[in-house]
Amino acid sequence: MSEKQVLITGACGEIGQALVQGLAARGGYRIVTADFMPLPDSIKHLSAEHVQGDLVYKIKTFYDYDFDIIFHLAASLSSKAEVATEEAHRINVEGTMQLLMLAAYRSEKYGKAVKFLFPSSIAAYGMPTLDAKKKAGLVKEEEWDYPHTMYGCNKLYCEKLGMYYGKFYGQKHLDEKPPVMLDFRAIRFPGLISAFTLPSGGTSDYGPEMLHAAAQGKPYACFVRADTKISFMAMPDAIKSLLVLMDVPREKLSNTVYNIAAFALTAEEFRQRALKAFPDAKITFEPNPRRQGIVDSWPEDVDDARARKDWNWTPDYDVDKFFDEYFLPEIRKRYGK
Ligand code: AKB
Repeated sequence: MSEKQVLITGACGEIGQALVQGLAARGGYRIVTADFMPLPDSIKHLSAEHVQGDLVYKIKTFYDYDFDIIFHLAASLSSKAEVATEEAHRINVEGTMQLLMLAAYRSEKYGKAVKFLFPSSIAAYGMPTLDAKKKAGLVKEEEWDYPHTMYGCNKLYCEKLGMYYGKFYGQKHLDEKPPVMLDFRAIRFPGLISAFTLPSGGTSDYGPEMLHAAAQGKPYACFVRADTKISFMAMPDAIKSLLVLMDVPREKLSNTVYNIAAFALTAEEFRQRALKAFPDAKITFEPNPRRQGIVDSWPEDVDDARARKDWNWTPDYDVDKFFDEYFLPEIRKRYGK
């Protein structure tokens, strides 16, 4: 069987690097990568071709390719987007729109639905108060969709754009058989933690930053309060979710947007876990009001029943397995502690 043609934008980011490795390990894909940056040496050999530069200006290049699947990961994350809002909108919305138009055009012209996998985020939610956040419990996809950040607004809007290009673009009569349209699928990710890479520009970054600092014996001042709680997930589960959702037959999907969850922890619980593994760790709390506000607006945890039902989603790592079987063994190897 011939290889499937895959485009991964934002390939140098945390999800990007892990996804390139995950797809390459499966085999059967010709992976084209795109990013503002050159590819790191660790994944260079896995990419058939790397397109370096600003996606918004590079989009024309991609009209010559015959992609079966697009993973559009390139984004300006929540903290960074809040200090450069116009630029974030350009990257997050304009970049996505251009790529969706390309996928929609190719799907219709060649009668073959291009799969478009989009990482959305818990930032699409906006809890109005801490009290509401506490009382809300597990939040469903259609609840509390009032993001407080530019990044969250961008993600929510791009979910809608994906739905538009996948279902309604061209505005045929409602009873008319629609043409072949792009196959848009989005996952709302919680904070992700990798043992191999560090995030930058996000606001859930305090989790991975604290753990990596503790493992290296570096002091860490956490930028949110000790009682701050949101959901997190091991990077291998994030990659698993993208690959499983990619494979699910379209008719099994009742929706285009899916929450996924693994474990929810407070920053103090992270600290306790870090101290248990690295008793000399020096972790203090120095909340930054802007970043605190962002995380306070995200739900404590999300309801992933829809993903469990439609595509049998289940994470491999709960909190204990995350620390004992993934993060700590890998991080000890990495930093030699
Ligand atoms: C961020 O903090 O901006 C991201 C996210 C939760 O989408 N990690």
